[in-house]
Amino acid sequence: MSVNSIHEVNFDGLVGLTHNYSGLAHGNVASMSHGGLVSNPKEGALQGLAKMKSLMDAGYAQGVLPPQQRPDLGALRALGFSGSNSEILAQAAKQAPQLLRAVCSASSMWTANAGTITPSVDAPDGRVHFTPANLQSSFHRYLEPKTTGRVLQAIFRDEQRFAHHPVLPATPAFSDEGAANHTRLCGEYGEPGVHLFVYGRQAFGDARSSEREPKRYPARQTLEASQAVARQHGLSEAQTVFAQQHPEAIDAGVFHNDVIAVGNGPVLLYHEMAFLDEERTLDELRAKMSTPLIPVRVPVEAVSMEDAVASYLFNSQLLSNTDGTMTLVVPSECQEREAVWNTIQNFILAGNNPIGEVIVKDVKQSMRNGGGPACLRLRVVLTEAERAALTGRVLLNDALYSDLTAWVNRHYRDRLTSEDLADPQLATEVLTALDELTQLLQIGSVYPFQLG
Ligand code: SUG
Repeated sequence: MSVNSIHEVNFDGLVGLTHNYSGLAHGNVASMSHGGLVSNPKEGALQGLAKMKSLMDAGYAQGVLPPQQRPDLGALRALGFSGSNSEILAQAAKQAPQLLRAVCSASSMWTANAGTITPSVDAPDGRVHFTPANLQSSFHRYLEPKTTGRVLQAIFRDEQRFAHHPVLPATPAFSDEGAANHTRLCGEYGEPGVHLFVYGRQAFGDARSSEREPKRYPARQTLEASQAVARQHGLSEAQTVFAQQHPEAIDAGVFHNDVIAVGNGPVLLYHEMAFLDEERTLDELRAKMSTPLIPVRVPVEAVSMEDAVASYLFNSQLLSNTDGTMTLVVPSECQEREAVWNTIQNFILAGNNPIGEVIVKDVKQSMRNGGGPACLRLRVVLTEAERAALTGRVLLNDALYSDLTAWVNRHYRDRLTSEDLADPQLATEVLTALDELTQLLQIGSVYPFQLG
């Protein structure tokens, strides 16, 4: 197999029909500050599709993952609400509005948190490995992994090529947020990679480790979770680097590593506050990688933590081009902050590194909940044979793009407030739309309402 026939496919999550602003994510500054705003799910879904389409048009392989069934009435039933769907919604709205908001979150759009993936070239058994993230640190996201697992198994169904692991125990010691805290660094995609796992805290560590934890906001990923995923995937010590995220970055609103760093091939673009021990992290990467690491370090004098968090500069996608250059896909918020835009133009693009182009994308509906271009996509490195073995119609082409756009226009609302979440009609609209979507994507039954 030629290393050049191995590519990265970005699977973007479709923004769901209940996309709303409920301020559910503690430590995520955008989510906390936009709670209560009126959302526009239709615009959100179309913004996501427009990003996918423009990257597809530019020649990048683009996949799509479906949203989840929300409101999650099963979760409300499990919490003691009973009666018809309308009765449950009405009771929850009255007695526990916070729970209703949580079971309506469209957070599965951020597929960087769907799971962690190891490409076949790095795995001892030559298969692509998947572990859905348990997302146990918030209730609204804890609801995702079951359906995520079913969706991944439906699409990556061929057992000869794809291996699916159980979700880690959903308990604080194994708190796992998936690929948002995992970066694979390599030469060409088909060459062996080194896996950088970034964690925020150590669950079973010594007493001193608590001094190194954030004070204000929670650390969502544990070292123990990252180690368990690496173990499941068969990654050896020589293939892995575990680095602690800087606790001050978490306290400034960096709830995932992909809000402060992005890697691709041999390039690691990061803010100087990304890692607690920057030098050790880089040294270990250099020692383990079979190709020279190309660090692109952005100092705090160039981009303050506040600018980094508000602009989501580091939540960009870094994509490889056939001529060896790379393209940085940034959210439009980067243009609104002068220091950030100057850094992109005069430091990143002008620097001695492969990043030669910037593409600006408007994903504002998602950004207001703290999800930039990189949150919206799950990276899966696939050989041509693995790509051909996918089940369903999930790789974007013009026909699928136009079908999905028409589907959004047919089913989505353009205005959603927290009062609307109790509307039984919304729940019915979702089921009709999702049933149609699974047929359109040809992935079979993946939702609780389809499984009975
Ligand atoms: O987990 N926001 C998500 C954003 C996830 C971004 N993903 C990455 N960085 N990879 C979160 O904090 C807010 C939902 C709400 O408030 O309704 C939310 O869950």
